[in-house]
Amino acid sequence: YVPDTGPRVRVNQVGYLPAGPKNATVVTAATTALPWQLRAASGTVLASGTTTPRGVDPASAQNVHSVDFSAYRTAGRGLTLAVDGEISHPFDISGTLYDQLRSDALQFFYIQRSGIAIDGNLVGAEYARPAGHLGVAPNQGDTDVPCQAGVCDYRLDVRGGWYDAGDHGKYVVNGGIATYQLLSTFERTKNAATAGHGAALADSTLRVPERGNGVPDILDEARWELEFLLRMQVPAGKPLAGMAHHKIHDRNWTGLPLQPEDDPEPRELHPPSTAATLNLAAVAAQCARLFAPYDAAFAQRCGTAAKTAYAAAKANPARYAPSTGNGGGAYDDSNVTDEFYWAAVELYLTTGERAYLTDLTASPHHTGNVFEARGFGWQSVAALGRLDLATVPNGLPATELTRIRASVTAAADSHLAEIRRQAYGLPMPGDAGSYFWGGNSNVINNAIVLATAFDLTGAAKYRDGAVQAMDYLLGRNALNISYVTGWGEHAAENQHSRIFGHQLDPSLPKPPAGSLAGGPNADLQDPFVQQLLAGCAPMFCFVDDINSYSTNEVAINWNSALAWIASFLADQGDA
Ligand code: 9MR
Repeated sequence: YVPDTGPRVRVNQVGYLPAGPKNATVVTAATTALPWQLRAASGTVLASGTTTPRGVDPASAQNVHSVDFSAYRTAGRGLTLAVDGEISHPFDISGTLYDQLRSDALQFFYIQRSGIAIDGNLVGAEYARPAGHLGVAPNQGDTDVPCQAGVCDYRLDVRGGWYDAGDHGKYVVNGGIATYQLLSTFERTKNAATAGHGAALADSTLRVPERGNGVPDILDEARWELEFLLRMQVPAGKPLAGMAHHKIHDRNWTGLPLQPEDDPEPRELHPPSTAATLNLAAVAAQCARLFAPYDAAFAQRCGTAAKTAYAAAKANPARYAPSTGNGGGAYDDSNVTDEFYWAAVELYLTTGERAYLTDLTASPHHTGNVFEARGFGWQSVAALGRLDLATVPNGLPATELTRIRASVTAAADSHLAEIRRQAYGLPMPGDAGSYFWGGNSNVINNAIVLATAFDLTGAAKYRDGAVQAMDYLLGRNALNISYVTGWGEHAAENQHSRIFGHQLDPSLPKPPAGSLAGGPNADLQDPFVQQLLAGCAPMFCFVDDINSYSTNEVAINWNSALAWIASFLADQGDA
């Protein structure tokens, strides 16, 4: 199978910020420098120079050159880069490039909502659908869900929340990091100099039913999931009270496409887990501090849930979800030291209480390296705590804060070093180990570390690193593809989803603009790519086909990363 990868000149197909870095990659047999031309839509040559030969890129197995046209800083539309007889996809140079991506990436969450009808007047008629999983036949409903056999003797109303991904499952662990990233996108506007006091994330900035209620829409969206997460907590008086059930999903896997309201499978609660409980504790603590100005009662409810969850996790520190099962993902994790650290940090930031400070200080993650070369994710969350300690005002001694902030800039420096090594400019090591399930979100999470270093220091090199990570995701890659639906000349649009089943049934919609695909996965973990892509070079281990859930799914924790970085970049504008 040889994919059509279009012109051999690879650019960010969306474009470049006027004052930002402007890099491209050329696939060529040439081993010596080649001339390049930046051209206006009319064909006029705007700038020119020569390429830098980079040799064979290990992740793509291609001989490549890089082009740096950062010196050109004038806004324009429909520009192209011409090298070696090839002309790139067109792109813009604009300070408003990422404004719409911020809202598109956030808008994804409303369309993923469970337990509410999706209003076509808000998001387009093709995305309108009845409420899913409210107990209306054929749904068995999330309003009165029993446990799996032998797990508990009660039923819970766990309606609401977001569908995790292309499936109809709802998982507290992954809901945790996704909610954290939305809340963090908002919280950044309180603390970062370039964030403009959050005007772009204020009320009535998204197309959600709650717009106009006086609360920033991004908080309304996060609350839809927070309310679900709170419902997953084991009620007082029951065994393991205060813990959170790990997940709720169908008893058996369903096929594609399948609209939520048509899902006939029994829904089941899975046992409480320590990881889920600590995810609940962490984001409920964030909720308590961020909702306080808008809804004191809700903030208090979150605060209480955070504390009871944290205490329950300490009393049950090693209840691990199994790695096997049917009907849904596992989200298993048998090392929860990082979840303990993250939850203690969030509770400390919210309450200032000494007990949480004692716990976070005693954690090995407080002094250890929490920033891995290949990024953080749902299973490794210590970085979430560290980033918040570095940015959210708190009472740590100045020397401690200095050390913590230095750990963020040190991690950002190592990501910058990696970007320089990579001919495609991504902030990940160049071997196959960087190409795994959902790896595009890890690329962004490294960009978030870079962006946070910029927020802390104002040093442009960190902002520029975050931009380069987006260049990779928006087209500067071996497949010449943008991994974000609707963004770029040639973008993924057939992501694995039961809802967005257009590829299988043309009467169904494609994923909405702003949906991030999981990305190349050298482990080839679904039958479709096992048959199609055997032997692929790592950066080629992706196919834009709905059948490939291990390379091309959508997921809330991937889009939450996209929303964070898009919001950051939109704030940079002409800077
Ligand atoms: O994103 C998850 C990835 O890190 C795991 O390797 C993979 C296999 O366990 O599962 C991914 O999460 C999926 C979840 O299990 C079920 N819903 C869809 C998620 C995205 O593919």
